[in-house]
Amino acid sequence: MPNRPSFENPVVIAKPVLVDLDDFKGELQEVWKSGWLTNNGYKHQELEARLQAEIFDGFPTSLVSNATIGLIVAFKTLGITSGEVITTPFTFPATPHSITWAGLKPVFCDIDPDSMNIDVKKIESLITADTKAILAVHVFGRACEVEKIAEIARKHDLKVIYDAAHAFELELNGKSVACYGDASVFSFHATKLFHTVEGGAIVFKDKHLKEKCDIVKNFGIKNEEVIECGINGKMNELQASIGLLMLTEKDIERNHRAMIEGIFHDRLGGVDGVILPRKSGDVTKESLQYFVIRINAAQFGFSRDYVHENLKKHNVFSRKYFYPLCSNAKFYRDFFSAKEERLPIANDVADRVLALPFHGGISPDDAERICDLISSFKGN
Ligand code: T4K
Repeated sequence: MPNRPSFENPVVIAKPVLVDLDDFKGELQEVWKSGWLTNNGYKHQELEARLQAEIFDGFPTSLVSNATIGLIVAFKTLGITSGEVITTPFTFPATPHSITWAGLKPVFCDIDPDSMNIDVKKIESLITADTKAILAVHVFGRACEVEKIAEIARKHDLKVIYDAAHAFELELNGKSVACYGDASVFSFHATKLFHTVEGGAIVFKDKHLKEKCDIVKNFGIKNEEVIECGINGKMNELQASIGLLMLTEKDIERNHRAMIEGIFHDRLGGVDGVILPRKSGDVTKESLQYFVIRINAAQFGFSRDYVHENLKKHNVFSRKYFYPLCSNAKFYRDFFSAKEERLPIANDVADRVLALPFHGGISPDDAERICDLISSFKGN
C-alpha cells in the first residue's frame, strides 16, 4: 500500500442512479392503489410504450425481467431451437450462456482490434449447415458493423440478434441501433445508465414477433391456453416504476458522464501506451455506458494488470471487462472455435482492457485524479 491512498473511500466502476425516494413512493402509492403488481400491469404498459416511442424509434418493444432471459426469449421467439450461433468471445458470460440455455451451440468468432466487436471479415468462414444465427454484441456501446452483418445474414439466410446490453440510446446516423437485426436485447441492470434495478427489453423488427414474445415470456400462455413452452420473463410493476422515473433522471446522468468522458480523453489522450476508445463517424448519440481503455505494455512500460493493481492501492477499483475471455471458461474452452490460436485478437485485447470508474458519483476532480494516477504509473 502507498503511505496514503489517493482516495479515502473506494471508487467503484459503477454506481446505480438512485431515483428520488419520495418520487418512488408516489409511484408505489399508485401501484398499491391499483392492487396490480406484475403480469403486464399499468406501469409496465406505460414504460413499454414510452421506451418504444421515445427511445426505440417506434420498433415493437417487449420488457423482460433481465437481458439474459431476454436473449433466451429472443431465440425462442425467432424459432431458433437447434443448431449453431456465431458470437463473440469478448463479452459478459450472459452472451454465450444464453445461447447454451436456448439449447444451441456457441461458435466463437474473433474480434476486430479497433472496435472490439465481432470481426465481420471472419464470420463467413465459420458458417456451416448447422448455423442458424449471429449473436453480435455492441460491446461497451460501440456499434457493430450492422450493414455488413445484415448482408452476410441475407446471403446465408441467418437470423441476427444483437446483444445490446451496453447500447441503450446508441444512435447511428440519427437512428436507434435497435432498428438493426431481427431483435436487439437491452439490459436495464442496476449498473446500467438507464435501469429498472433488474430488467431489460427486446426490440423487434416485426410486430408479430413482439406478440409472440409476449406469450413466450408469460409461460407460453395465450388466452388461458398453453401454446408454447414459454418461460417467466416478465418485468414487475416495481421495476417498471423505477424505469419511468429513470426516463427523466437519465439525462442528468448522461450529461455528467459526457463531461467525465471529456476529462478522460483530455487527460489520457497524450499518455503513450494508453489507448482510448475511438468514436466512430456514424455514431450520432453515444450510450455512455462504459469507459474502457487499453494498455499497450510495450509503450506504457507496465502491463494492464500493473495499472489495475496499483489503482487498487489508491482505492480505485477498475475492472478487467472482459477478462478472462468467455471462450476460455471451462464450459467452452474445449470447443474447436474456442482455441486460443483461432482467437488471437480477442485473447490479446482481453489482456489489455481496463474499464475505469464511470458514473455520476465521479466528480471532475476525481476523474482528473484517476487520470493523474494512471499517468504517474507510466514507466520510462
Ligand atoms: N450481455 C452483456 C454484454 C452484458 O454485459 C450483460 C450484463 C448481459 C448481457 C446480461 O444483462 P443482465 O441479465 O444483467 O440484464 C455487472 C452487471 O451485473 C451485468 O448486468 C453487466 N452485464 C456486467 C458487465 O456488469 P458484475 O458481475 O461485474 O457486477 P458487480 O456485482 O461486480 O458490480 C459491478 C460494480 O458495481 C461493483 O464494483 C459495485 C457496483 N455496484 C453494483 C451493484 C449491483 C453498486 O455500487 N451497486 C449495486 O447495486 O456484472
